[in-house]
Amino acid sequence: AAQAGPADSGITVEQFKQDYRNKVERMYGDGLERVSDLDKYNALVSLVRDYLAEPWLNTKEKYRRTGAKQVYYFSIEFLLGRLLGSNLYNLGLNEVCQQALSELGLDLRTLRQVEEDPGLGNGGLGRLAACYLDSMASLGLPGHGMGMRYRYGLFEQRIVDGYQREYADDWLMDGFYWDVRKPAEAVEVRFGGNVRIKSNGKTQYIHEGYETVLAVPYDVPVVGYRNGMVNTLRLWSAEARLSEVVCAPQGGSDCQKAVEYSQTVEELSNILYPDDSTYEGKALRLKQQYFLVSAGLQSIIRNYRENNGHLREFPHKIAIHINDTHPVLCIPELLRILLDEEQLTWEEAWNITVQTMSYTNHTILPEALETWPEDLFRTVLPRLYLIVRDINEYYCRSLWEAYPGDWDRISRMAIISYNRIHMAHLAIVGCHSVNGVAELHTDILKNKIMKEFCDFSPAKFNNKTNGVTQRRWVSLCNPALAQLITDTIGPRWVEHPQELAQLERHSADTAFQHHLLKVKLQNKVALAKYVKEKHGITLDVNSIFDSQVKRIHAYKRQTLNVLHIMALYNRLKENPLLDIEPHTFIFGGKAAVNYHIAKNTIKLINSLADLVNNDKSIRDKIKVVFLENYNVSLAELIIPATDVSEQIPTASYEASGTGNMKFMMNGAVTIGTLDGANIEIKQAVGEDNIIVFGLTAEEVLAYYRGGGYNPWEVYQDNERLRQVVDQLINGFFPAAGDLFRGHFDSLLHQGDHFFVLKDFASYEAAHQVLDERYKDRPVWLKMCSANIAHSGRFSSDRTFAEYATDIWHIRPDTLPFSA
Ligand code: 26Q
Repeated sequence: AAQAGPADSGITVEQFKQDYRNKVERMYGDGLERVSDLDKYNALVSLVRDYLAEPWLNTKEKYRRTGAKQVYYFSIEFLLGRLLGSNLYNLGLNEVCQQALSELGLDLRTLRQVEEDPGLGNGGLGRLAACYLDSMASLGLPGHGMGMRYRYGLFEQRIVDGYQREYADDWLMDGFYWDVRKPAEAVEVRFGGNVRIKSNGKTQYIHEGYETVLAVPYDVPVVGYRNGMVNTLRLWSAEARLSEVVCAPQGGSDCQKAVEYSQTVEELSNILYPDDSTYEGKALRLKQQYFLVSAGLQSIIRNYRENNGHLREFPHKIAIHINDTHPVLCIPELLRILLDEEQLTWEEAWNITVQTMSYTNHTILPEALETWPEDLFRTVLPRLYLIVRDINEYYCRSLWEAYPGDWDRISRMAIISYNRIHMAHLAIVGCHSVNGVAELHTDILKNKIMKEFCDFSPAKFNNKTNGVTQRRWVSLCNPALAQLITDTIGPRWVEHPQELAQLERHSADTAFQHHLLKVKLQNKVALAKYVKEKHGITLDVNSIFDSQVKRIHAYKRQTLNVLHIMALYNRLKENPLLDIEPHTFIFGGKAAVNYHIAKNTIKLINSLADLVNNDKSIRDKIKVVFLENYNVSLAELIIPATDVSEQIPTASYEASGTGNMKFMMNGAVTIGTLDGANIEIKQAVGEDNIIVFGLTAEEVLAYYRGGGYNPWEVYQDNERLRQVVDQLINGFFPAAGDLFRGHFDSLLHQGDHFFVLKDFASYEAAHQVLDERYKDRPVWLKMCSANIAHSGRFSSDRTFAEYATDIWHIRPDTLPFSA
């Protein structure tokens, strides 16, 4: 049963109504009937914040009292999604609020939609961080987030004439009422200048001539599920204190200059991943990373000192986790503090640092492995540069001891080589734990990408298969399914998702299947309504909803999906009486601003949609829609309405995937390659309940070793494939001209690096199996149920319990999954 918490502290509907009315009146000096929806929403947030103030305070107090070890999850991205629904739900106030509002003539759903979706992340990595926050608080673990409060989140995508257009995501325009600004806890972060070495017995490093930026924290409460716990996500914002700037050398006494200066300072936390194709862009990104790290560590240490003794005990009280290499400067920064400010010896400081830090790798894509030019690094962070050099020297010495004379190996493994600083190497060396995010991905790290590091320190390497929070990704986004599950097996699954396995017993049950079908239909109707309103396209809710929603990337192979739809369309054109299940193919996703091929893929999908949706002769047997501006809120609408989940990357490229897990939990059937977590999904549901196709990672890697494969052979041998590939450039898309020549060339003339043609036949066959299964509705519904029933393993509660026990060594009173 739920523990005592605010949920059970007796807020009645009557009380809520009264509190809410009062809140509106106090905030706006006007009556509920006279204020706008935005005002109503803001008042509701403010009220919820009042309700969570006490548990927040109590949680902090409890941590201070017990001296429990605290985990800080550093991430340059947190893709939170809207918070009103999840906070009400976790506080146990959802029903009360809904009822109270309805009695006041208001609709909670409408007010929830007023909230801007805080998009402070790109995709998987940022959303994972947000799921982990929910799990940490819900498991009652003392774990907090450290991130950036970007003034503008990931761009807003609009589709104009089939093309992606990027608009600023002005998410703070109407205010963000969830966070609390803490100016008294601001810290200073230093950039540039130079380091003077002073030697009087002991060497001292004096950093001079630097520029100071003020880092101001904003704390966002992270509410645990009905357990009275509220952790903290601390987001940092860069500010200039103008009053000081005017007297500072940079500003002179010129007011204009001071304003300009404040703008350059504030640029630091302006946008997520500014364009880094220029030197200035790169420098800014490095500065952002240091800004987060330095501010975060200073505040952790300040807090540590208030409650603890000597920093020698630090690793017993604090664990710092770095989400990919972006916050890896935590390592040299903690060393700097321990050496320069605490006067510890190198050995002491190094041991404390390694014991404190742990690192997750999220990708093996070479272009995503960060390296910095040495001179850029030295200019922006002169003191840290010297420290990184010392780490490199210390480490290379130990390599020399293990591999005397093996210069080649040492230069491959060095942190600094050929005038670049390798951030992943720094992370591996400076952390006691390095993990991948799915079994296959960890295997590839251990045996390929990081093999030499793993040989040198095998004990560091481990796997933590990703997970997602079932509270947002089932309870909140699919309340009808949540209700059906609870009616069938009781409510415990929300906290113990492995109990979903009990559904297996009901999966062939006619009444259960009937309900499941009804729930899916209802969700499809809701999505169809949105698509109609937003895009003017009518969807057939009795068709198969087949979705591929994720960032647009060559390795994710949206193109494979497109070619298959083209082939299906061709077949229908040849034979209008062809008996196929009606399909709705749904796409969504953003392409990086400078990623031209990916942007063209969006145009390709939209061109196909125009063609197919307007062709009367195929009698609506297929529809294609590209949903604009895919984000967390849109995912919450698409995923519950989906029948078929497209997870089709080139094997070995998708480290894990997490969308695959969300679809599974909502009863969609996966069509996928044996990559990332798909492999573990297959193990969990059994091979009858997933449709697998394509090359395995082994096969893909073997082809690469042999210099690739010959796409021409595949093209020549498969007529249907040849037809669709040709259609990319032969006028099939009437207005396209040479627009898709790049796609054509990459498939045929540039070796088809991602094996699109190679996997085509097998993908088409897999789709046919899928359609067969769908025709037999009881068989299909049994598959859907099996997917829900076996999704418990992919809860971030399970993942997080594993991190807590294996990596951070924190032992909460109760961990699920008997860790
Ligand atoms: C690196 C250097 C320079 C500029 C940008 C970057 C950069 C930015 C974002 C590198 C990586 C990312 C994001 C990676 C990411 O989202 N990876 C995904 O992480 C998910 C959570 O573990 C996995 O499920 C996905 O498989 C993985 O692609």
